[in-house]
Amino acid sequence: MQELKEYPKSLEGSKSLLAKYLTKEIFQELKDKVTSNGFTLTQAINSGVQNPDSGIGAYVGDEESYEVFASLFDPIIEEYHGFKKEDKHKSNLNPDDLNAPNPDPKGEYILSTRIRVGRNVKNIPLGPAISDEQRDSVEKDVSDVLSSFKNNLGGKYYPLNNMSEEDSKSLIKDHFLFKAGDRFLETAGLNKNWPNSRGIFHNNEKTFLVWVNEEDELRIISMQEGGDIKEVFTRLTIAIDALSKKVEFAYNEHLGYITSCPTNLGTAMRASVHIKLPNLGNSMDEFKSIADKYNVQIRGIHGEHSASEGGIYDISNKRRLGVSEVECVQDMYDGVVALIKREKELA
Ligand code: ADP
Ligand code: DAR
Repeated sequence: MQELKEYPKSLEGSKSLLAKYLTKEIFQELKDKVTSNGFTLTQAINSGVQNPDSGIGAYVGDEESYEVFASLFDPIIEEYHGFKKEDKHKSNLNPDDLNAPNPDPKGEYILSTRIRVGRNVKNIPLGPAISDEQRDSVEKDVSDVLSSFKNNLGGKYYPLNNMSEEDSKSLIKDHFLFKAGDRFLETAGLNKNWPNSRGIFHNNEKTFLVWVNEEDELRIISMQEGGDIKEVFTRLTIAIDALSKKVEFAYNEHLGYITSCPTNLGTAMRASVHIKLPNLGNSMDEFKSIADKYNVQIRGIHGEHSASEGGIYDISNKRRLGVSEVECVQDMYDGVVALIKREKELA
């Protein structure tokens, strides 16, 4: 990638946080800085430079990037997460602290629940800066650990490389198969050498998955049909604990778990339900005001940047950094309870 010498013109029309906080002065301050893994400002901002419609527009290649390019990432993190340089992250993965009886015991609204965290291996560069060899060793180490799991976590690892037609069809049917990242991730350097060293693990019950070397080196996922949010969270905490005993993750007391996109820092957790809210879908202003009040995000049902279908929405926590994992799930839960209450009234 050609190193930028001049301030990128494409940012002048952009509304991304990158455009907002990469002033010409900060560009001059950072443009020649390089991390010990050789990661540069040009690489960190390429996604937002190539995609002026980005919301954020910047990714890191290693934990060090958050320090080396702090003049840019600190204000982005402060605005997105409401989290200052001197703030400390906190973690709480104890399901006993979650107050979440099933909000939809009759299954009238919630189709499925999914809670995921991102993780990256300590002292290894992140996706935008990892070498092919390093990515390969992450896949080997992580898939070996996963393949050693027994009982409720026991299952099989499916490399994307040379995946059989049968496995591919089955994983797509279950919405488990991830594809090469979108244009934002592509220009962040996250699709390099695709599909080598990428894969999916899932347990025999198909309720515990790990995506290997997608946007982060691990996406640890617990999911099932229905609205038993506490059961999904409990399984996730057991899986995280089992993995943490074998793999050391990049973490610091300020930013929590380190992720390639600053939006995922801290808990790196997105707790979501796919939920039928057709009446609220017909009054989006009210839908959005309830979502804002409860710090939840409204997405479509086929992943980020997708649309809702048939009055079904993906509702998830918005806060990830400066709040604990229990608080992330509680945010989503409290928002879902409020949305179901209003949906019933509108019906
Ligand atoms: P994330 O960053 O959480 O992985 P995405 O929005 O890209 O976010 O979702 C990844 C995949 O997981 C998509 O295929 C999406 O349809 C699926 N997904 C997300 N939430 C749920 C849910 N509650 N139930 C079923 N599938 C889900
Ligand atoms: N479209 C990018 C992604 C931001 C958050 N989503 C992630 N990391 N998958 C943007 O900068 O808007």
